[in-house]
Amino acid sequence: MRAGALASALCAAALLGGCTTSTAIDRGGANPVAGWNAGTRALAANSWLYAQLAINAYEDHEAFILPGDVVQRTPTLGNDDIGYAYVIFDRFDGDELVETIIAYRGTEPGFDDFVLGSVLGGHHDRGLATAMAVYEQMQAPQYAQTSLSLTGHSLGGGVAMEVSEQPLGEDGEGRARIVAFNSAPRFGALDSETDRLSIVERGDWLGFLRQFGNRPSEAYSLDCQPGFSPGRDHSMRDLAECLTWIAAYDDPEAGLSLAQNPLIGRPVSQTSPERPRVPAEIGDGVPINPHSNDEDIAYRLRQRLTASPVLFPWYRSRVGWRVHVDRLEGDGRLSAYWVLNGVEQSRIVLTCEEPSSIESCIDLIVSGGEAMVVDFYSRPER
Ligand SMILES: [Ca+2]
Repeated sequence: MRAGALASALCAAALLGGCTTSTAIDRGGANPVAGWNAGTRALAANSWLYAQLAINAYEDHEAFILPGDVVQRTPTLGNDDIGYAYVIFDRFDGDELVETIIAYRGTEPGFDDFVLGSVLGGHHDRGLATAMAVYEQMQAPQYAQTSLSLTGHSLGGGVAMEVSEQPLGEDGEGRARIVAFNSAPRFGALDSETDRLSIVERGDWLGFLRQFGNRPSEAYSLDCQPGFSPGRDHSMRDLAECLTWIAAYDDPEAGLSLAQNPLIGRPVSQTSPERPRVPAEIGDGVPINPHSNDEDIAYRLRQRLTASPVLFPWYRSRVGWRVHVDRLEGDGRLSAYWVLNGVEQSRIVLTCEEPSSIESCIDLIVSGGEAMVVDFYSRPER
């Protein structure tokens, strides 16, 4: 008996209301490229980045190198007494913060994690508190155009789903977009207004439990790994690689991610040898994002940042610092400000008319940044 048929039969036997299955999106369909139909490619384009963030929330050897416009707010995640952990990412479009994403970390299957974290709702309550705090922060006018999304794998995906059962604001407003992967089942009421996307690998062992939960508005299954292998099919890394690969047939950003992550391989279930297009040149991720309206200044700034023994480690580790250095029109002055996680930390205006004095102005700006970063990471309350 096939896995789906077995689960459906058990579901029917359990005589529970709300039994749910995921739509098998990779079967049949139109306009195939390398065997993946248009619907599957669209699904991958909408989810590959969240899949990478869900795996990066584990902070282990499976982490992806993220696109340079996605910045992790803090260098490490917390891990509290019941194993609750999350990471906040900010996605920029140029200078604009367009999206904040909370990635709830899943846990390995085990009695404590499920009982304390999931069944007794410990992770749910803390996940909701995190999302409400971020939502509250985002009510400031500068975040008017910023959207909030929640993602996660396994228990982390279940937490994201459960958090979405209620509004995040005290006024009853506030909904986040949810993208969950191989998620733990949820039993609460899921309203129809919230955008919830659930993606699962067919064969994932949690699929059996999900049969008894409530179905999100969009639930799809893929068979990136052929056949049924409950442990293997639960892997987030495999699913994230598969979605990134499929997305890259249409989405240049996903193609860039393939180039930045050379370990991403062709999904085992893809029989076609056709590869997505990968750009020849890739940029570094820039966790300390330098911005300037002047190419020469941008070049010197980047040189100075990468030469800084204080800032260079952060330059590579995707924390949320940005520095803007702009030439003001006409009078040779430079305006410079440092931003942490979208919040301005300091601002100065310097007069730098001679080419030789630009170098010393940039030195001053970066030295100021070094002092600020050292101070920030030595604060006991952080
Ligand atoms: Ca499978």
